[in-house]
Amino acid sequence: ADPVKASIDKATQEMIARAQDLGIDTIFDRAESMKPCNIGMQGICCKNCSMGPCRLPLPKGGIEGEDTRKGLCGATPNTIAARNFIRMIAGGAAAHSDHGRCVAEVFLSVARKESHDYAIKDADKLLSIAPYFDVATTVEVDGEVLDRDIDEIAVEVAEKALNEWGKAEGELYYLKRAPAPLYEKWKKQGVLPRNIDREIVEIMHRTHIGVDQDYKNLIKQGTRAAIADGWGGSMLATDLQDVLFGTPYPVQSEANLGVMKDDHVNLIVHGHEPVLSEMIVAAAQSPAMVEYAKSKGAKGIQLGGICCTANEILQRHGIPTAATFLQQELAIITGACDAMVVDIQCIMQNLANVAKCFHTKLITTHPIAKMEQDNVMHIEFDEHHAMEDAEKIVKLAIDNFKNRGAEVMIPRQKNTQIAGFGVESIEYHLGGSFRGTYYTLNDNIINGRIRGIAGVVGCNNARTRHNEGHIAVVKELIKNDVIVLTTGCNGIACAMEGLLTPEAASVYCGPGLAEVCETVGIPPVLHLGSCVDNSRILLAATEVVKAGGLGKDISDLPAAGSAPEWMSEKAISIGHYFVTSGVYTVFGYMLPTSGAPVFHDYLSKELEKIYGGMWDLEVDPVKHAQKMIAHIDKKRKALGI
Ligand code: BF8
Repeated sequence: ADPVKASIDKATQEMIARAQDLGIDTIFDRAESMKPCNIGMQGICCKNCSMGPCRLPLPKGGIEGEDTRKGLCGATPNTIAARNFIRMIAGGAAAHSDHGRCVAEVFLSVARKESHDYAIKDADKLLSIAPYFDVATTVEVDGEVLDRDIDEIAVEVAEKALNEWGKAEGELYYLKRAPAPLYEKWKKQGVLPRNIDREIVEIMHRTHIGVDQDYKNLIKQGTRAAIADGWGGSMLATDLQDVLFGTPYPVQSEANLGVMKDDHVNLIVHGHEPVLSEMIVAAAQSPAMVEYAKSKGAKGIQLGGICCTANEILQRHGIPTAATFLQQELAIITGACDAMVVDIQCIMQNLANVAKCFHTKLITTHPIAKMEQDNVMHIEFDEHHAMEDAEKIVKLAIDNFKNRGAEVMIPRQKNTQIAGFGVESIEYHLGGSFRGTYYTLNDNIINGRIRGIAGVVGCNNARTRHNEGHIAVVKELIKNDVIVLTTGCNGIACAMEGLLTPEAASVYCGPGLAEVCETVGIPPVLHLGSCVDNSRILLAATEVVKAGGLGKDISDLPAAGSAPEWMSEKAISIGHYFVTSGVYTVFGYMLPTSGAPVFHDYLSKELEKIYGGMWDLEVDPVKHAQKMIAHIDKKRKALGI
């Protein structure tokens, strides 16, 4: 691959070239030598039974007259594309929600005092979520109202939260956190999720051969599962992580491969669940471990994060971000990565092959995510002896420092970032002392200094130039006075580009947004965390609705969503819960629906009539941002502002 064509980022370009010099192939090279299946990309390959795969490509020049394409069983392109699409939702919702379940289990074991290495760090957050689970925070004793014991509250919240995955009756507790009109829309449509697991299982059932054959009914189930992700599994993951590990507040840090250090032990944490990384951070920062590292000839221990684990430990501890999804192999190719510890999601199997060329210890930790290559170690992480496991891993990294070869090359590039935003800190910065939460934000939207709000999120994709879409979309938005909330790999890309600094306001923003950012002292792009933290965007949007003056529902807001370089199933689930929560959502690269134009139109035009939000696709990043701005303007006009 041509390094400059593969990425806009200098550090990435240097490291791709370095890999090529060393004869190591990376995802950037494989993306050139392997091309995707054109029919699969269009969403119209059905492999749900052994009579297929049935492939129904769109004829060249499109379809004239009646669309007679069908699979062996008679499945139409709409049925096939809808089945595939909601199976992606199932995959994404399962990944987020299973992560959430793991956090809920740890939380329950902490609340029951069965795990001693974790504690409840944010009791206020616990008290703030307890009422949603109908858990009382006070008791009446002899006519006097007293605070309830926090441990009792924790156990009750933990049990009820964990029950959300499999309860037999009712609906998810958090649905009522949505604006009332949105909840009513869901109710009217019959898409209120019953429990998280059930909605995912039902997708697998409905998409089995010979079950649901109506794309409208199929997508309805996709909606249920996506809502169960955004307003369920993901939101529970975020909240319970905040309770256990602390709610993020703004912190300063750095981003890009240049955060790794020549003279330090470099320990990279990669994956998604902070249950593991929180302990690694604690272990690596302990004076005993730092001393141990020094005794082995290093100046200290440099932690760095990749993917959403990076975002989790950045938000709560200011640990620098080493890399986006697409740079993970490159972190090892520096030759300075003494250990890379991974848990779940977005971990490339080729890491093991790359690690073979260096001294790097690659360590898997999760029982559901192992690798077949024999140079990979597995140290199973268990919350009951979490610190012991973490210390073992940190020690391994330190002991491996001396084994570094001569072939170290760490790119110099890194940028400063201010991250750690959330619903609470946005309220702190953009709330108003008299008229309540989020008033300053709303006021500035109404007076036009801020044109609107965008959520720009999601992955990198080796089929597009690394970070180009992310950065172009975000720059176009802030240039036009649209404030950006970011998560996931978009957050990392923006950090690497220097967009997460207050100084970016005067360089890149339109005059209105620049003025607000300079007055309040915030960056124009606010980093809200990992991909499960997209739930923070839903709740921030809900707070904006509550603060008044901008309509009654999320769909009334001058707001839009975007995932310029998406690739994972999680992105489809996120996109769909944004759309069905009322947000106009644009994806870059492609949507796996183009081979079924009727279904594709349904996702864009018909869903807007039902939920107020709709899907769209735009490959060109500037047009992509302009479409979002046009939607924002449409909403402003409807509001009369
Ligand atoms: O959950 S943005 S590449 S890291 S899937 Fe993966 Fe995509 Fe990055 Fe986090 Ni989200």
